[in-house]
Amino acid sequence: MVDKNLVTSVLKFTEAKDMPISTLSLLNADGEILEGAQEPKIDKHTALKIYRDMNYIRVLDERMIGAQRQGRLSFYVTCTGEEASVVGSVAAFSSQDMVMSQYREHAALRYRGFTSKQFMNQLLSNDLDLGKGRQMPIHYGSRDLNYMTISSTLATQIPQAAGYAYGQKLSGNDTCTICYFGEGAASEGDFHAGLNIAAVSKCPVVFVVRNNGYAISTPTVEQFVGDGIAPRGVGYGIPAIRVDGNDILAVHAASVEARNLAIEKSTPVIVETMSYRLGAHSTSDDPTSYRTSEEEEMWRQKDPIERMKKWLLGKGWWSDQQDHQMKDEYKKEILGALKSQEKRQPPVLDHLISDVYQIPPAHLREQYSELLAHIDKYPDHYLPNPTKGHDSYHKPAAQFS
Ligand SMILES: Cc1ncc(C[n+]2csc(CCOP(=O)(O)OP(=O)(O)O)c2C)c(N)n1
Ligand SMILES: [Mg+2]
Repeated sequence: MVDKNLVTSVLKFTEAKDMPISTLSLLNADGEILEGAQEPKIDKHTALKIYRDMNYIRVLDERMIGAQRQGRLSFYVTCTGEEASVVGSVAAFSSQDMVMSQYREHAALRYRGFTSKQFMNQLLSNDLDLGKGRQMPIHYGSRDLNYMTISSTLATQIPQAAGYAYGQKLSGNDTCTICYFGEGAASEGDFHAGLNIAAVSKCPVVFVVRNNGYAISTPTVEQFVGDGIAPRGVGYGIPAIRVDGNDILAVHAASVEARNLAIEKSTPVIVETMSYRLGAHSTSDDPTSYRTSEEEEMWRQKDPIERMKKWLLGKGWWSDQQDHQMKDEYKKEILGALKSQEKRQPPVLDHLISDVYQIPPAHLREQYSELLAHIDKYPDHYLPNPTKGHDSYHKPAAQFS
């Protein structure tokens, strides 16, 4: 709201440096609470679950990059380096709150209970994929876990999250939405439209902006001149906080307060997590062409998982032996799931055009017929159903024919 009484006779432009935003930081690199800081309240059970899920995702990412290199997956995106930004934030929310994510936040889905087999079903587009094989790998979604299906068109989830949160407010059931995106997505028009409508309509939505230094190959210095993303929230009248995204305690404490604010004051909130995308943008990217190994190494030293481990060891809540055992278990579980789920069949072909309309319209049926003709022409390129023969695999369901 503009304060019309704030009048001055001094002609002076306001600059970003006049309104600095500080970064909340609680843990030092050795996993100790910073001098003068207070350790936030977090129970042992939650802390260990957060730590385990951060590790699970690190192992999953390493194994899936390997699987993609072996030609077993077509595409993959990692969360490496940003695990604390994602797990630390989602852990502050209720399982009834909706998660709307970009594509690098599968750690939040794991925190909600997604299993190794479910990850594989989606990545491999098999018959058990909840998305019925219609999306590229990593476009997860789960109705049961309140995780909205991902759309890789940047920033579309931002106005959608505002709308979803508005519905939650109307329902009066004290739930909210957590909406993730990268600093690059904040250059989209949808970011501005979404934030403003959320502010004006007082929607209980927490926007978690992962500021990880890059939008593919474009560093933040070439993306914007302003002081990151948090001040943009303030510009829209939204309370904003910036945190060290590699500091699990800072991310979690800020997210707990952000959720309280969102629900109690019915307001959007912004949490900007400062971190670094340690891996490539995706398996289609090669970061050595646009950044130095020294820069990567500098951030590797700030690994959020290592920092949390040191804190847990210091509290006596964890041991090195448990750490080794956990990593081995995750490796076995993930590779086992990959092996078993890649043996499954692809989804039934006519799922491509079912579900959206009760009766698929003419243009979809026409495209479907063209697809069948194409498969008939090149049968060697398509998997037959081993139990029923090639013909049965792509046969259209009766209602479409
Ligand atoms: C509307 C739109 N424009 C461009 C792209 C291509 N694209 C995919 S990811 C990406 C970079 C996004 O960067 P950021 O939001 O910072 O997320 P990060 O990958 O760093 O996690 C771009 C430009 C897209 N998916 N959608
Ligand atoms: Mg980014």
